[in-house]
Amino acid sequence: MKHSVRIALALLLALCCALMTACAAKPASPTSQSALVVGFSQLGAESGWRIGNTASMEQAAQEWGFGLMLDNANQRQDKQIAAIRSFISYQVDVIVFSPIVETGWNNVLTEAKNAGIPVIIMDRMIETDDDDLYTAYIGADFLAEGKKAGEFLIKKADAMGAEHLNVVEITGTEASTPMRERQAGFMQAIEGDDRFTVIESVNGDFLRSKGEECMRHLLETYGPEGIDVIYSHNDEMTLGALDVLESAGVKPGKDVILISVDGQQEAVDALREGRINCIVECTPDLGGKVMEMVDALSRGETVPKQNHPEETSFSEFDDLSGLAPRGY
Ligand code: GYE
Repeated sequence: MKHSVRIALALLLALCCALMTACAAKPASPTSQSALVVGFSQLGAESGWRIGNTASMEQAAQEWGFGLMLDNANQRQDKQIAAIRSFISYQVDVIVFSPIVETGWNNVLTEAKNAGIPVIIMDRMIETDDDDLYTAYIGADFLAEGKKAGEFLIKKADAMGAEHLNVVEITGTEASTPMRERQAGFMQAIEGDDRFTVIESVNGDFLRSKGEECMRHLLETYGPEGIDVIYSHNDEMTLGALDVLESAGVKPGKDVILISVDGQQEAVDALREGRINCIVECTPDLGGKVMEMVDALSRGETVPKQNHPEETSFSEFDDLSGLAPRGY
């Protein structure tokens, strides 16, 4: 497509996004005549992690001088599908999206493939039999994250000399990759260790408000004495649970063990204060790697299919004095 036509279409889409998507963050327009245009479907703004991830994408696109068409789907898969379709009709150079759930993408990704537009899946994964439907995946190894959470629990139980601990789990969005794999990895790590019983798993949808609701339900059902460990799939839900525990006179980190995932600043502060025992890191800072890949694809290079960032974990057993501000 001619650059001038492409730029005109890109600007038109940016305008449509602004008019149609009340909650969308700013739709960027291409920065120069030669700019590549990236269509990015973000799944929502449910957490500090997600907001940090959107910022990382915007900043990296700016640094690379790429136009970024950003659509925020506010937790709705149908909105993500509609955004991807609009990116196809405007013939963006590359489509990037973070799938809210794993299934239901085959049709729209076949359309992108038929249009010859490469697709980078970022953060969460999809379930498909056809790996040709996407060019590459960039995101965390969620199974490894779950295992780290379980390994911390084993270490903590050893240190306490605990005989038996009742565990409750507050899970992320049902049928999403981080939910499934953080659960599976944790279970794998503690499997066969009969010091641990997972007494209930409740769905908190990665939201702080639902983390509060889940905690209220768990306290009502088991009482503070019935719960020894809370494994929560993200910091927002953990922070919600923490408020409810403290209002009920329970001391998180002491009366009950809290294990979280993400590593956003507010949670790291709570870890330092002894109100959370362990946070498994999940980095939202994926924009740089995505844009590097966009650039490589535009030059016809082949890129690795699976790409995981390096991640660690932080716990009460670590010296956190040197930990840099998290930035999200
Ligand atoms: O852990 C959570 C967010 O998909 C890894 O989604 C991401 C998760 C992250 O809302 O905070």
